[in-house]
Amino acid sequence: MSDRRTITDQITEAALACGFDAVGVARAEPCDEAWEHYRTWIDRGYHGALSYMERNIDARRDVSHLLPGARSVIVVAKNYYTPHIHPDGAVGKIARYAWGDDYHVVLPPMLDELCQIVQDLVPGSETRRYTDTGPVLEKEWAVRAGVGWMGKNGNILRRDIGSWFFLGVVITTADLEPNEPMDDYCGSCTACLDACPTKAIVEPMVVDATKCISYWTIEMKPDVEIPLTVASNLDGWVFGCDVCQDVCPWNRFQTPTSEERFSPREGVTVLNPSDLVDLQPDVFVERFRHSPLKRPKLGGLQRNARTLLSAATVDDADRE
Ligand code: B12
Ligand code: SF4
Ligand code: SF4
Repeated sequence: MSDRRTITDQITEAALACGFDAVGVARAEPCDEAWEHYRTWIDRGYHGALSYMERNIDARRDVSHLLPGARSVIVVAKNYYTPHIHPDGAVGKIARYAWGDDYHVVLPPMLDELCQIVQDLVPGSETRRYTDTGPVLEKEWAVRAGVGWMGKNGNILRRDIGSWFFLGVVITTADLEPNEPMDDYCGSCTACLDACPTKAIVEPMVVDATKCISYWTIEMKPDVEIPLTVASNLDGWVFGCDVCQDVCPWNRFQTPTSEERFSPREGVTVLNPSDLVDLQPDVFVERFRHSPLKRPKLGGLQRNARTLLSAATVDDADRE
């Protein structure tokens, strides 16, 4: 067995021992085709107000802009599935990924540990790690590294744990043995495209963020109102949206995460919109410390809650 194979196997085992659920390696070659898709996505304005997506375009094409001399990209998946569900017809639903601690808090120390392992096994090598923290096409790298396939819903999927996982990426100058990409198992299924409440999946694998509930309820500044086309189809979501993953047949193969911090805080998967509207800033800070729900700030969450409440009022008026 070659040294490169042996070291790659050692890194893979070490990544699993760090707590990751899947690991793969890709060669750090430019992402020309994916980058063309990315440019088209930006040119069509599908990123909306996410202006950071327009920056560092070259780095998204070629990771050697982020780490000169990059030779390999290690991609890891961290399962966040916990065996809880939203009650039927609930209003004020939180997306599954946000029930516990923020992955931006949980994953970086795990990735740092992995970086250290790579540097120890390959003396003189350099590493850079990302998890939604830089201009890296993480899903494209996951596909290349054989960590999963790109589902028509725009998420990376695996047959063993579905799509309930976060991605992390370590770019390194170490020369590692790459994996083969995984086959695509979406087949003729269109469940996610059919179920999306706002028709945000405009074609297989292409999500128009400006139509996506997740974009409006997580990313949009508090002073921006949610447009009626989305507001009237929120389907009870107050933060994020899981519809296109909930309906995916591969998500029947979920397995619970080993990470206790992803469990719902106090068992809560739904927030009462009326309570949110009255929530005081000091309580918000205390309750949502290290939670993804901090991202839209209290003002953003309250905007989402008010939108849900006014949609309910319209529904009631319709019934009268
Ligand atoms: C911007 C962003 C969003 C935006 C846009 C969503 C999107 N699908 O791109 C919004 C705010 C809507 C969003 C929502 C969500 N997000 Co998000 N998001 C990102 C982020 C920061 C960048 C993704 C990106 O570059 N999008 C731009 C598009 C162009 O890129 P793309 O989908 O990779 O496009 C590729 C394909 O579409 C393909 N393609 C395009 N056209 C065509 C045509 C053909 C013919 C072919 C073959 C291919 C092809 O090529 C493109 C380039 O690679 C990543 C982190 C990262 N840095 O990668 C997290 C990330 C994708 N998000 C994540 C999560 C968890 C979510 C949510 C599930 C959260 C929630 N529950 O509310 C939702 C899911 C919504 C959905 N259906 O995708 C995870 C996904 C994990 C996984 N298992 O896949 C990521 C990877 C973060 C992480 N580190 O874990 N997100
Ligand atoms: S997250 Fe919700 S709104 Fe966004 S694409 Fe999926 S189903 Fe549609
Ligand atoms: S719902 Fe069907 S088409 Fe959509 S990602 Fe899952 S398997 Fe693929």
